Amino acid sequence: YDDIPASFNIASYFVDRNPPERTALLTSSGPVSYGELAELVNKMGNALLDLGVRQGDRVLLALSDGADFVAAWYGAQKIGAVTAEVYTYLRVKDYKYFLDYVQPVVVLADDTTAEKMREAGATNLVVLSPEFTDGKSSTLEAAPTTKDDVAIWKFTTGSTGAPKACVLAARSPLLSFSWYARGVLDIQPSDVVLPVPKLFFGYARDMTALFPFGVGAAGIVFPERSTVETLFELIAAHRPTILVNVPTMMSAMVSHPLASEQDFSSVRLCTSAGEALPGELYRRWMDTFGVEVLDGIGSSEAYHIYMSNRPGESRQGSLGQVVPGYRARVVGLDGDPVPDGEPGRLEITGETVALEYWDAPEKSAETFPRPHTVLSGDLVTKDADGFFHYRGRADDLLKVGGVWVAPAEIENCLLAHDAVVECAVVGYQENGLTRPRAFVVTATEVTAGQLQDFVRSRLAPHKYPRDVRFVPALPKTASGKLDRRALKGDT
Ligand code: 3SK
Repeated sequence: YDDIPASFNIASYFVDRNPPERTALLTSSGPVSYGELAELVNKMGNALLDLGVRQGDRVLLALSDGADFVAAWYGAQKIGAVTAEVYTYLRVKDYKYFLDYVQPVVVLADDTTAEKMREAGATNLVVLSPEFTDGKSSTLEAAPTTKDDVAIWKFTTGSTGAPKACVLAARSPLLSFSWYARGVLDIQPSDVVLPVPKLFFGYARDMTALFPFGVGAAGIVFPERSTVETLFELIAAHRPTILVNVPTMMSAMVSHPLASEQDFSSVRLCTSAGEALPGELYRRWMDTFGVEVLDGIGSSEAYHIYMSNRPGESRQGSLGQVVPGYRARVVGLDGDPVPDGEPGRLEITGETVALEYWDAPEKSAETFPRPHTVLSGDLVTKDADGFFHYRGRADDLLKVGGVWVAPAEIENCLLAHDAVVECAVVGYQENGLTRPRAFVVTATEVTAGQLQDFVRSRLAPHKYPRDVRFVPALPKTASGKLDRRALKGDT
């Protein structure tokens, strides 16, 4: 951390240092070199300056994935603005919320979002088109930013309430690149990264258009929503080496009828984050594609992934070990560490951690109890080898018959049944008592009773789901995480 020079600009570091002839992005309209990207970044930065955006001002991006998204983000960074991104498929009322909360000096939209942004009342709206940068200079001096200046807002996923912005300093992406992308992934100039989630989700943005840029590697960007078919096509066309995945898509990929015909030989690693990867799904993935999965856990609060398996040492059903650079403690209700093997909340310390949640002092004090430390809502256990295991969200635990039950344990058990493709367990009330209810997506016919017997035969008797509901799909948030709130509301 002390090695980062005090004066530091994210765009200068991640874009401008690369050889201009190398490929930075693979897009639907062809490759974009670092030289071309650097020019576009400068034009975007100059266009923003002409609109009156100044160092420290907030710019809200509501853009589809593509070279323009990446160039606009770095253009804003280069002039020292603070960037925040939102998903492109939200409703007008969501955009209203973000506009009100972020108070951006400029909103950058495109054809997919402009109309809804206008309806939401965005006054300072720019619809990106070639005219925005026409005639702008392709040279630009970086703003005199420092490693400790606020540079990035990353939104929480909002699974426990309205999204909040994690306010992050410019050092966070650089340290995360060094600790995780280099230290764990060993990212190389020859890497080509394909993301499953879209770039508004920090996990995907950094994996595709930040970490690769730190070593002159390339990212694949495409505007469509990710489907199994699109991903199979992109893998065949671009031969990526790293696949940035989430468990929901991994489950859909392994269940696809054409899965066994795919050539994944270019892919050296598949990362899994965003939510817990059930051990059973890990096994199915390995059996189907044979590509090593690095399961890990990260958050917007910590900036990115802080715990992960290592290449060649992946353990099924484990989150891996702490990424070097971070310290982790598993703490009980009193905030003191619990012994190995006992569940507790995960507390992470590292210099990438957010400074605060914007405009939420109480929630900030609770979540960031000390500088550079975040107390997550995730329950984990640590084993004697220093490997961590996910035990669910503290908020999701169910007290059944007076005993705490982790939905993740029942879900993993159900996934071991051949008929089950995906499932989620939440609590419901019956005569004033909490009971586990399973929502299940199946591939072949099975009865509720058979699934209940299956769980009873493997777990403690009080853990079997008293109610089983068969559904065609599970509800998901924009970042591909299970939307448990939607299931809890389903009585
Ligand atoms: O899982 C998340 O929420 C996350 C957020 C930011 C960066 C990385 C990850 C995995």
